[in-house]
Amino acid sequence: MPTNLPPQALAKWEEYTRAKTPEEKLKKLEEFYALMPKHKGTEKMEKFIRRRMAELREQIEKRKSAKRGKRPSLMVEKRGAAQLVLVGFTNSGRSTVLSSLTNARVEISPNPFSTIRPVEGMMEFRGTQIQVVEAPPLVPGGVGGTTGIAMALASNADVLGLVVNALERPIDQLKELAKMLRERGIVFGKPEGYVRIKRSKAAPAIIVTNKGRILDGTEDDVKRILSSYGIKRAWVEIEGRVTLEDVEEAVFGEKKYKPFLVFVTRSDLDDKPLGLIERALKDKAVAVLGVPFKKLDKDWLGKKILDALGLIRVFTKAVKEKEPAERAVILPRGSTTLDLAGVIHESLKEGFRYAKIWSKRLPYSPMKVGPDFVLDDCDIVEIHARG
Ligand SMILES: Nc1nc2c(ncn2[C@@H]2O[C@H](COP(=O)(O)OP(=O)(O)O)[C@@H](O)[C@H]2O)c(=O)[nH]1
Ligand SMILES: [Mg+2]
Repeated sequence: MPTNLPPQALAKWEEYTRAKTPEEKLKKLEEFYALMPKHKGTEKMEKFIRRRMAELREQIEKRKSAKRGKRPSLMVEKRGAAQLVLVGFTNSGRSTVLSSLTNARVEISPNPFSTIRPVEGMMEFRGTQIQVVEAPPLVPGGVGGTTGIAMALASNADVLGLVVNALERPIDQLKELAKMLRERGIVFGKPEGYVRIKRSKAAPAIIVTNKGRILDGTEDDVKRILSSYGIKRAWVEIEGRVTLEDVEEAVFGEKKYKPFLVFVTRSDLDDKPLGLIERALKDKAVAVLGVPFKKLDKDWLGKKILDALGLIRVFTKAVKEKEPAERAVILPRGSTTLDLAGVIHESLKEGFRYAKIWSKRLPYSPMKVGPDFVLDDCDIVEIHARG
């Protein structure tokens, strides 16, 4: 263990690593947590343990409510091209943002905690929709209740929308949001690197595949950290730039990186914070937006979100039709005409002969292309197939 632990605590840790059910794991972890020393040097570990305990509690809660036949009311089934979850403290203006982006009927109210259940709406833009979900409020320092629900929603989201109030130290709100999310393994922004730990009896030992760089240590340090947590057999994958802290965090579950937007509400009353936040986060956030929106260009925002997720819209056109479909097919960036054919129908893929593409990026349209042609956002595609 990286921090010197008393033998009773170490024994509990051993029991934890052997525990099978979430209930058993939680019990052992709680006992371990009670026994571990708490000081500056153990802060990180404390944080990991709390996160793991919260995850286990959530897992147990979910299983219980499933058994009772109760639909887990916390999750919102995904619809549209992507799901954007709005998180923030109470009264931050989440409902206001939701109602400006979508036509959802929402209750906007100065009463704190007016939104307990998640509320959803659809943001329409060219060819597709993005689902916008208002999470119930986060409570600073909170764990369960509405905070737990909001965290579960954030964890499942494709994109996070951080909603902060310009009148109430918005930068501190952002820092607190980042801290709370990170404790749950959710990091907003792009990762500099990845650590993946797959524990497996099939692994002969701790095998590290390093395709990146460990900034403050060596592969031996990685092995040492893992074995100090009782891990003997595992595949470890490192990509990009990582630290030993990332390795230690990965022992407690993979981190989830989410693209994010920032909504600074009450910018009509004070627009200084918006400028500050824009400058601080312009390379990290998908967008930083002042609320109320001066002029909201949903096509621009929708495209930015799709870009951040590596998604493109493709408009198909039937050979006999004059106009392409109004609804786009959503594909991962890098998809080819043949991939598109497969998404539409297996027979189109099997009988694929060629496709015609209309796009401003091409020297002329339509252009006749083969199966390996890489599509781009807003291409119009007509597929010609045999049979
Ligand atoms: N002037 C102004 N008031 C706002 C803004 N955003 C929210 N409010 C007000 O703040 C209160 C709480 O907003 P609401 O959207 O319900 O917050 P929620 O609890 O995060 O959903 C309401 O009275 C809103 O009218 C804004 O950008 N400007
Ligand atoms: Mg609300």
